[in-house]
Parts: sequence; C-alpha cells; structure tokens
Amino acid sequence: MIMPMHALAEANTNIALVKYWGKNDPTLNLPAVPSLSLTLDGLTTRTEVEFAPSLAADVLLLNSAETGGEPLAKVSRHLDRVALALVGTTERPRARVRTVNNFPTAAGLASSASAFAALTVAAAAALTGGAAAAAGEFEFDRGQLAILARQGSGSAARSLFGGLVVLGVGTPGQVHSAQASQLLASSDWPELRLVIGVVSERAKDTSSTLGMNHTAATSPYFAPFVAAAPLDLLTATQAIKARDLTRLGEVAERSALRMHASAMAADPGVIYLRGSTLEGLHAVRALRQRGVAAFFTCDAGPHPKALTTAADADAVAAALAAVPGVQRTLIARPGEGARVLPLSPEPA
Ligand code: 2P0
Repeated sequence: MIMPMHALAEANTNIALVKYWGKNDPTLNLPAVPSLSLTLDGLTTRTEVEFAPSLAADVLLLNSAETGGEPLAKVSRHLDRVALALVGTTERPRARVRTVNNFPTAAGLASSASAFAALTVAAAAALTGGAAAAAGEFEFDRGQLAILARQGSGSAARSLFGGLVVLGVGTPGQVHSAQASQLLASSDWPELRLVIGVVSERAKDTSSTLGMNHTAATSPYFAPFVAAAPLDLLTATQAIKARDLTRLGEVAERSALRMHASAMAADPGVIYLRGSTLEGLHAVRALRQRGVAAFFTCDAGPHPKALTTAADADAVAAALAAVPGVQRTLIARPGEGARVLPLSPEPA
C-alpha cells in the first residue's frame, strides 16, 4: 500500500494584546518585540494538504477558488520550508492545498495567523504522519511547528497554541529564537471575551508586513515602541496570572495605541484607523466610565475590538454595533490551538 501523504488541520486566529509590529531579521521573519495574544474560538481556517506525485505543480484552492500568483508562491515556499525542516529536503511531491475560512474573507478579518498555522500543521502531518494523520491522529511538538509557522507569518506562531500565548522577541540570525509558548489554556480563564466590530473595508489596507517594515525603516517613534514592549509583556503576564482584567486591558489599550502611533509617525504615515475605529475606541471608553470592564484594541485594519468578560460582552457588542460604520459584531471566546482532524470522505 502506498503511504498516504494527506492531512487536514484547523487553526483559530488570534488577536494580540501586546502587539507585534516590526522585525529585527526580515529574512528569518523574527519579531523586534515580544507579543502576547488571545486565540479566538470560532474564527477558524481549515486546510487540507495532499502531496501527490502525479501533480506537476502546487495547486491552491482558497475558499474553493483556484488561486495563483503571490498567495500560491507563499504557500509553495512554506511547504518547502516545512519539508526541509521535517524530512530534510525541498525535493517533495507537489501538493494540492485546499483552505477555507469559516469567517467571511470579504469582511477583512481573513488572517495570516490562522492560515499559516493550519498550513504548517496540515503539511507536517501529511509529510510525516502517514495513515494515522489521515485518520486525525498526529502528535506534534507545538513549539517546533510554531517556529516554522512564524517564518510564514509572525502572528501564526501564536495560533499553534490555545488561550493566552506569548511569542518571544527574535535574536537576529537565530531561526529558533522567538519561541511561542502558552501562558494560560483557554479553560483557565474561560470568562474572557473579545468583541469585534466589523467595519466595511473599501480598499485593501497596506499589508501588515509592508506597514511594519516601513514603520521600522522610517518612523522616529518605532524605537520607543520597541523599548516599551518588554515592560508591557511583563505587566500583561502578571495581570494574566492574577486574572486581573483591568490591568491586562490597560496594557492592551496602550500597546495598540503605541503600535498605531509608531505606524502613523512613519514617512509617509501608515494609517489603519478609520472614523469608525476611533468612534469604537471612544464607545469602549465611555462604557468603562459607566463601570463596564471593556478595553479597546485594533490591528492592521479598521475594525474596533474590545477585550471584556462574558458578563459584559453583549453590552460591549451593542455599544460597538451602535458606532456608525460598524456593520455587525462578533463575540469570541478563548479558543484552542491548531489541531489535526480526520479527513472526511467528502471533499473539504
Ligand atoms: C499582532 N499584527 O501582533 C500584530 C498587530 C497586526 C497588528 O501580527 O509580516 O501578518 O506575516 O510576520 O503576522 C500581523 O502581522 O506579519 C500582526 P508578518 P503578520 O497581531
């Protein structure tokens, strides 16, 4: 019998509470700052990788549409990277990769974090797991696969793990630096919630990679942002251990605002914030004035987000839904790390 080289994996996206912005080694994709994130239940990428000697070239089906160009090239490079690390060669069979986001890509929430985490785990399982991986049984070293996922996209390293996750700062030239690790499992602080206000996006924003590289190269505020990050990580870590939402939320808010301040001070400035994003920030702060524990964050896009608790999540979602330009809201719980699933008899 021919050994199957075929596996399915899924990964949740994650939202940083201490932000990663900037690299200190772009070739190895090493972050210039440590970061800390919450893995989100229900915002999931599912990816099937099938290595097939009959294929002449890699094929990518992204949400059922055959996709070429740079997305396919990035997938191929990542499959080479995983093959080199795990089986010692890039001389691998070509692969059919089918990937589906369970959240609308058009909403602008599509995430390289869940995508590269799922691709890494599916590729590792397909290359090394044999029939057991096809059946959904595959033991893997999350830290090892996080190092591979990080080279595809920095934030993807964090989606290998569930709950609250730290990604260390990189040491230039050392591919195994910037390790990811779990601080708390999703079940250790189950009341946490992350509320997302989905704002319509007219045009594609500057990608995170371009935005952070341009910030690092031209912003006089980038060095102070980097210098502040270790204390933010320490404070956030202590707050998480104490289950202190206020302290964690205050760090999250200032880390996000400092990230955006450094990006906006680049030359020319990189501006992800829209009117709705800022109105969302003020809505969250207004709630806080009324005693609701809610703390603002936002990423390389316009969607305002808030960290809160299960008890207050509906009130926070209602406040964000009332912001002009917010089309709908999502409430996410802490989610699990990436995992292998059994191949279904139906096409994924
Ligand atoms: C974060 N973001 O910590 C920050 C905050 C967006 C804003 O990590 O260049 O797509 O692929 O390593 O992982 C998004 O950056 O960047 C990101 P690359 P990535 O979540």
